[in-house]
This record gives sequence, structure tokens and C-alpha cells, in this order.
Amino acid sequence: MDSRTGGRLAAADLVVALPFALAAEGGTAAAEPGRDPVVSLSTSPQRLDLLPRPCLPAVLTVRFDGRSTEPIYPTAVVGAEPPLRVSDEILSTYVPPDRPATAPLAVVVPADTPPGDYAVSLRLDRQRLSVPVHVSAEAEDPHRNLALGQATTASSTGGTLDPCGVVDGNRSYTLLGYDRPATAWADATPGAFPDQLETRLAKPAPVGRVDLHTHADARFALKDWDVQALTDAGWQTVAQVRGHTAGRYSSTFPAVTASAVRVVMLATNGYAYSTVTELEFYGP
Ligand SMILES: [Ca+2]
Repeated sequence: MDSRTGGRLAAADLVVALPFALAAEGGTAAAEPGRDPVVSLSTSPQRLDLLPRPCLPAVLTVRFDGRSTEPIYPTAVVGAEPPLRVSDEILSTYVPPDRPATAPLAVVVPADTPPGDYAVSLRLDRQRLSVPVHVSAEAEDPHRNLALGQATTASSTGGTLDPCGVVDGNRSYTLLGYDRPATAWADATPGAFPDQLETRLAKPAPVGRVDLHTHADARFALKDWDVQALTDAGWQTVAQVRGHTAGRYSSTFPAVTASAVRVVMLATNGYAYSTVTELEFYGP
């Protein structure tokens, strides 16, 4: 590794605890007057407008601009106003002398977050940065996809996939992208069934239709599955799909008030893995 001489200089600054009277309104940090910080912090965007969709976190790009002729290793302390959560409580990075460094920070809004104004805070050396986060309520739309962005778990998940990929509003099968999440999910137990995906609704709501999008190519598509809804009476099987070949299948059934919906996958058309690109729930 490189010499950490510059890092020690920055670290020495970090341990100085001072009262902080200044807070920035926007995305650029306030610093103690009369002294330039070694690293200046900013974010992009400078504010966030979000909906309570825990599976669709927003990503802030945190930028560290060095003002030293030496490499610096700054560490920012991150906090979120409850019930918001952040992916990292500490952001450490290497800032070379000739260019800024950036680090991603995911901001999660839980489903039960009341609409209102919140903030994500970053602290580095003498700087305080407050990023305003406005949370709006979901629109009261009877045709809304109730699964969109809601908390989703799976019985197992292959590789770098994420169950949130089935509620991201993207019906395509894209597994690539090291800087962006996959838009689909597959399990991690080849040839073994059942596999399961479960999505918790933001609040109990009537559900009368579940659309499952599996791979558009039948060689990789799901064939048999059950749709179950969690009601006051427990889990109920509301639809059974058998012999599907590829792409979307829409299950309709007498509406039930559900707090969660799960799909129990029983067979594919020969592929070893269950594959789902999107799950959508609708009212009656
Ligand atoms: Ca998707």
C-alpha cells in the first residue's frame, strides 16, 4: 500500500472534537470558519424526494474533494433520522491529491415511514453536512402495483442477485451491472424445489390479481407455482399455476385483504433454477 503519511494528518484532524454550530442547508458541508478543511464533503443529489419503498433505496453519491498535496484517507460518520436507514454508518475512502473520490450511500425508507421531512447527516473533521430527505405518501391509485418497492425476501438467492429485483418495476432480465442491481431473481438451490419469494405489503390491502413475470425464454422459465396470501386467517392459497411456458402469467382470484403475498415455486420447464423478473400485486 501507499504511504499513509497523509492519512495520519487527516486522522489527527478527525479526533479533534469541537462543537458544531453550523449546518449546511443543501449538499455542501459547513466548516468551521477561518480554516480550510483538508477534505470537503458534498453529495449528489443535494436533496432526496422519496416514497416509502424499502426495496428501492435511493443512492446518494458522497464526494470527497481533497485539498492536500498528499493522499488522504478520510472517514465520514453517517447518520439517518429514524426511521430512515443508511447502508453505511462509516464511509472511508482514499482521496488522491489530484482528483476527488466518491462513495455510494444507500438511503432506505421503511414502508411505515410517515410522510414528512427527514435528513441524512454526514460528519467529517469539522464539517457537518445535512441532506434533506422528503418522504411523500404513495398516491391513492386503485390501479397501483402494491408490490412495487416493498420488502421482499427469498428462500435462497443466487450469486449477486437480490430479491428486491422482483419489485423494482423493471420486468426485464438483466443480471449484469456491478454498479447497478440486477432486475431479476433466481434461487441458489439448483434442481431443488420448492423455492419461495415473499413480499410484505406496506399495509394490509385487498389483492385480487398477482402477475408473475418469469424468463421470456421458455428454456429458463418457471412452469408451476402457487400464489399464497397472508390474511387474518393465516396463509391461504389463492391461485395455482400449472404448465406455464414463458413470460408473464396473471392470476386473478376473489380479492382477499393481504398483509403479504408469497409465491411457492414448484417446477421449471427444465432449467435448474427458478427465475422471476417481476412480481406485481393489484387490487380487485
Ligand atoms: Ca425486476
